[in-house]
Amino acid sequence: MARAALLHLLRHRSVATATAPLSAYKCLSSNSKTPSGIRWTSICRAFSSKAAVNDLIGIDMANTDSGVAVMEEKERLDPFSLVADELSLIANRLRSMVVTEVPNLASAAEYFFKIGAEGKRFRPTVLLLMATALSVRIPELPPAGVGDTLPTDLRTSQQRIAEITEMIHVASLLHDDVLDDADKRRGICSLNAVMGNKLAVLAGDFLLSRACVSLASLKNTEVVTLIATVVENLVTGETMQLTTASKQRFSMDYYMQKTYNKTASLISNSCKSIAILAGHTAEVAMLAFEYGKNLGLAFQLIDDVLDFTGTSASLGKGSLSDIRHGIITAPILFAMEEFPELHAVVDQGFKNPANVDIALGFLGKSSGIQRTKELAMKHANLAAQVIESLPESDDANVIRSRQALIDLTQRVLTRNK
Ligand code: GRG
Repeated sequence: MARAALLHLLRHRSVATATAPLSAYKCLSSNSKTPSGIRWTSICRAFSSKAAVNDLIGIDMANTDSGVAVMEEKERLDPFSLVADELSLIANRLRSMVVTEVPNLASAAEYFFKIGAEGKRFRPTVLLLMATALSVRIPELPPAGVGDTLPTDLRTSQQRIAEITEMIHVASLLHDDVLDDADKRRGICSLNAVMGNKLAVLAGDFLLSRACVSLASLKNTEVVTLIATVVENLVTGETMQLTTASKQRFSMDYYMQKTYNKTASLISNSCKSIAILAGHTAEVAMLAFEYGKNLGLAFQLIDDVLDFTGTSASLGKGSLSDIRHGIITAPILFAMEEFPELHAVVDQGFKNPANVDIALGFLGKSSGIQRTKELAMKHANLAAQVIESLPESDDANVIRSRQALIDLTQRVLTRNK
């Protein structure tokens, strides 16, 4: 079968994904749950009136008298627009943080912070929303004393975490593109394609060093340890991916561990840092970590699906990149369970493009894509459930940010870029 036909099959086979759209929620009883397993009552409880619900999340409550509440989403709350002002503040800060007197290094370092090349800004959005979602009074804390962090200082230091996270993310993209010899990223030429591998690696190192300086300025050793661990995890994850040992390449446990290291560690440890800076208990910090971990895992699982089903235009980079590099991800791992004969093909490697087509053929016949989406949904739902376990709050901003964090767990599943 021609590759175009195979790709068409993969893209359209499981259109009815496992993802439950947020377009219409039917609350059949007060105990009914959202697709994320969250009780509607606990979302609604937080709102003082029907109007407040309508205003804040654009959901219309009806038929409550009969005990059957039909909540229709009128307009979706956009998590990104909730923090739009701070995102542009952070974008400007990032540009100023990478200024250097060496012209080549300056243009390499600012490459992905220029307007139009900034990517989805998914991580800073999550972190700013998490900062507000955790903005509750902490009973254990004594009244503020001299030298204590003021609320505005706290918000600024949480913004620093969002900047540091984005810098580390971009540094890892630069290094990743060198390792993969990628020619496109974020819809433009990759930095290695424009300036060569050496400058791309050095620019990544430079971003890491500027992130370290910013991290040190926060003067919080626990947060420094968390973020340093992220860098270790990124390098470990990337190295795990390079492995050639067949037993590990075929193991779902190994793949999930690699996925945590490569993608979920950054967002989970950064979410935890947001909680620690705010002085939260270890329990709340762990909830923030769990949200980030499960969201990150769901994000990468969908990334691995999109590598097969997305188009280069929507992804802003080449599709089928993983398999062409011999990287075995969840869709192929699931397909191998259904078609053990795929093992031999994977073992031969994908230097021969015919093997890519054979693997795509098996994948198209299998439920590999669907099962990967289901696994992503499981983690997205776990992330959403974490938000419900956070300490209660009546504050409208806190509630709105929590709802946006829940919304993001669904957007991660339905994204196409
Ligand atoms: C330099 C810290 C450092 C690490 C070196 C190369 C490497 C070790 C790690 C690679 C980590 C990596 C690139 C993981 C992939 C994570 C991922 C899904 C990236 C895409 O994220 P998006 O879609 O990108 O959020 P945008 O462009 O929107 O920001």
